[in-house]
Formats: sequence, structure tokens, C-alpha cells
Amino acid sequence: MPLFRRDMSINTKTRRKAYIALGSNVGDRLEMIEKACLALDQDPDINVTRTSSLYETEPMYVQDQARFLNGACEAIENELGRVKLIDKGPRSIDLDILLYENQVIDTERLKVPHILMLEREFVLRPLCE
Ligand code: PH2
Ligand code: MG
Repeated sequence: MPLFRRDMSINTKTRRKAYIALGSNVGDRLEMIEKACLALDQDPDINVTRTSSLYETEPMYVQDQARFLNGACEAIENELGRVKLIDKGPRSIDLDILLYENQVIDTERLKVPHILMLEREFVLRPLCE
């Protein structure tokens, strides 16, 4: 029986790095993206550590919609109010988890790495930054 056992229960909170895509094409796009980053950062469990430049991009898939503002940041996804009307259509704010450490997550609700990121220039360009 050891006289002294190192207490392994403290400091169990490990920080894992995730990359999040940011996109908006409805309303004040810059303000929506800024608010999303602030909302992430306000969560005591989340730090937004780095952000990319923002790019104005042509809409992909559903092309008959407004141009997007796209970027990326380091952090995790949070739920913000969003009503989905058309799949891949207009949205005031959209956050997609691109990468989470080097983990592969393959469930009904969540797939990481993001399944379509490699075909999306609007994701890859800010992610590279
Ligand atoms: N998001 C989509 C569909 N198409 N196009 C651009 N340019 N930017 C986006 O963020 C985007 C898109 C679905 O999430
Ligand atoms: Mg998306």
C-alpha cells in the first residue's frame, strides 16, 4: 500500500483544439460572425484563440442567394438561434466543426473532419491561415 499517491483527480480538464468554419449571408454578416465568435468566447469552457481573415465568397451549391462572408477560428461549436429553411441556403450564421484534434467522429449527428471541407474553397482558404 503506497503511503503517498499522486492525486490524479485535479487538472483533468484538457483543452482540445478545434477549427470552426464561420459563414453568414443574411443580415449584417460581419456583425453576425463577430457575435458568434464573442458567444463562443463567452462560454467559460471555450477560448477563441485565433481567427482568420474574412472573405467575401460566391454562394456554392444554391447559387441564387447572397454572397457569403466566410472565415475560420480555433474553438468549438455553440448553439445559436437559426431557422433552417433551405438545405445549404441562406443563414444569418453558420458554424461548422472542421477539425477536432486528430479525431475522426462518424455519427448520425456529427462527422469530423467536416465531410465537404475539401471541396470548399471558402472553408480551405481561411483554414489555411
Ligand atoms: N455555406 C453553405 C452553402 N454554400 N457558400 C459559400 N460561399 N459560403 C458558405 O458558407 C456556404 C456556401 C452551407 O453551409
Ligand atoms: Mg455550413
